[in-house]
Amino acid sequence: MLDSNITIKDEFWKRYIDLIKTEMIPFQWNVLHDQEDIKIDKERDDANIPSEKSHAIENFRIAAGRSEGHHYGWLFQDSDVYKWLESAANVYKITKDDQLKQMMDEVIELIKDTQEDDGYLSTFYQIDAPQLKFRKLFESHELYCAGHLIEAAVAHYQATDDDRLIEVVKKYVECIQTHFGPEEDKINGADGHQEIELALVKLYEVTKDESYLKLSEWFLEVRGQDPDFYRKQMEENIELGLDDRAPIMINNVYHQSHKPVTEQTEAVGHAVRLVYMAAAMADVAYHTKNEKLFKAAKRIWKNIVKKRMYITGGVGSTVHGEAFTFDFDLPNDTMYCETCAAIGLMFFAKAMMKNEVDAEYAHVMERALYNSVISGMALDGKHFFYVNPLEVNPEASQKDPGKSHVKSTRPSWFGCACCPPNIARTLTSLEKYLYSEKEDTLYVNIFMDHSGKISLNNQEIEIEQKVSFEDEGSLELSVDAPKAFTLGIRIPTWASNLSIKQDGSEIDFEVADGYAMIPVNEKIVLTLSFDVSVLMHQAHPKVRDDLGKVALQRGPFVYCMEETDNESDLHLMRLKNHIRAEKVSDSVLGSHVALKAQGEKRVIDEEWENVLYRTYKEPVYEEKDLTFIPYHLWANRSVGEMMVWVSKK
Ligand code: FUB
Ligand code: ZN
Repeated sequence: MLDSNITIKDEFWKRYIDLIKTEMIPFQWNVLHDQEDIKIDKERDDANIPSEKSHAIENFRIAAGRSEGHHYGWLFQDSDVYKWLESAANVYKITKDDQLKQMMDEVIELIKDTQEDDGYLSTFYQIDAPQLKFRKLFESHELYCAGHLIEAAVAHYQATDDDRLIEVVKKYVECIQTHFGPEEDKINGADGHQEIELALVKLYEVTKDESYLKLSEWFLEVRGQDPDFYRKQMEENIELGLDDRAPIMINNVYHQSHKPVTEQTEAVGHAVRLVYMAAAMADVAYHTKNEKLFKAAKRIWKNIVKKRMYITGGVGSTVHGEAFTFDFDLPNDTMYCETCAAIGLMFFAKAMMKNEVDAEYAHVMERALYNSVISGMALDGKHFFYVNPLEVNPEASQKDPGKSHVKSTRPSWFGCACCPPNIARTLTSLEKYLYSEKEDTLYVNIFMDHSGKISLNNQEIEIEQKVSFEDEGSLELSVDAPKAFTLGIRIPTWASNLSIKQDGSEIDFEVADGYAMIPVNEKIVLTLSFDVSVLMHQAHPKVRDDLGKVALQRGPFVYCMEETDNESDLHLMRLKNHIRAEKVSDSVLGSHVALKAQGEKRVIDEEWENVLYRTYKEPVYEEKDLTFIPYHLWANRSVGEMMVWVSKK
């Protein structure tokens, strides 16, 4: 595991990190305490979605006996608090802010008070259904929440050296170990929502207690061994009179429990569950050298990136089950592309690159981060997307129930608030995504201004990056290490004509697995220069929704057209040529590179006034200048149409 102590200095990313520090964390704190006057949106039109308030902290207070009442919200409402805590810990690591510490302490004391003597901790079951603890795993999210608690505890411990939350977690995991396992008298199944698997690996990495790694591996291996596991649990509860809810159909594909994970070949079912599971498979495989697990993870990876991923790094093609569908099914305006799923894809990529050197992992990680992940958050830090579409018509979102999940503006909060705190914890831990290692090679995966120290093979390397891809592409990399090692610098797919100078003189370099390999024996300064031109992408012809269309990319950013820059009816426009990059400073969007292009717009002539169909006539187009902005910036100015894949003349 790569240990690092890095300070992000990048202007682009600091803006996000500062927003999280100054806006998001206090805002989310108020929301979780029901102290913020906000409109809580439903993720889609569904009468069963709780949307009055968060109630997350109040659930803990009730379960701890400090207050009275019933649980409110989703079964996994506790995880909102844990993810908040994880982001707060990440920020505290940088700021050492006293007020933040007090806020964290308050939550930690509340969690400690809520934990039962045997270690159990899940407010819904403690308050309203104690008879069903660990008995309804297809939907309970008990171990999903436990996973988020573990991740929060690890982050808090790393930020403070205070092990209060780690102790809570150890006690809870002991309780889980008592109830779950291969023995006959234990529960032989896993949670319906994967998460604890990847969290246990993190707990193992900080504690070195192998039983956590084993438990994680076992949770992965038991999934799908008995595809009837969830149904049997549910039916037994009804038979025993523990649950009076009518039985429901359980879709095992949704939980990826239709077959053992080592036999799975495709990305199916609920997208967040799938990517969290696959990340854990790769993580566990790395530590245990479990080849079967790694091979299965790799099959799933290939299926995603070759056939089921959007150009923005979003995944999940349908709202039904927030799920993957089938190869090349990538509709742009009904998809799901949940922010959490793009974040999960980053986790998956990061775990894969520990096992195997291939720049594709970092290419995908970067694609998700710079596009689908940050599109999830408005530039005010207080509004969020759950679903990140590639095409929006606001009228359709309003009037077509099949598109009620595709919002045209970011709401302030959701009844199901998994995404906002997920963004917060991810963007406050970006340093973890910059590098990977293999033997004595340090791989540079993401370009971002920062400085710091990294431990590689028992030596400490001092490193600093200064990057720019606004005008010309350049990366200055200073490294200093006591012993020789190799630096592998990823060559991004969007950079061309790469040249590298060492201390001012151009050097030759070999390329392996997508990385420029540079031996380092002394303190050096490398200067990389590369072209950052506008790339015009086309999709595989089997992607029906993108046929005849192109998507623009410059640097890591995918671009989109918005109505506000281009008029309405974006579907009538088509791109011709002469695309040029232009640095823009906008009062809302800030400084960014826009793309201007020559295009044309189909003319709707008078004959169309009163007809819906007519015999074919060659369409007429008029010249139209088109403007594209980086996709993540969309929906920050006004409500309007948006489109990533544009027709091409
Ligand atoms: O079920 C917990 C979280 O809520 C999932 O990860 C998201 O997809 C949302 O359904
Ligand atoms: Zn989410």
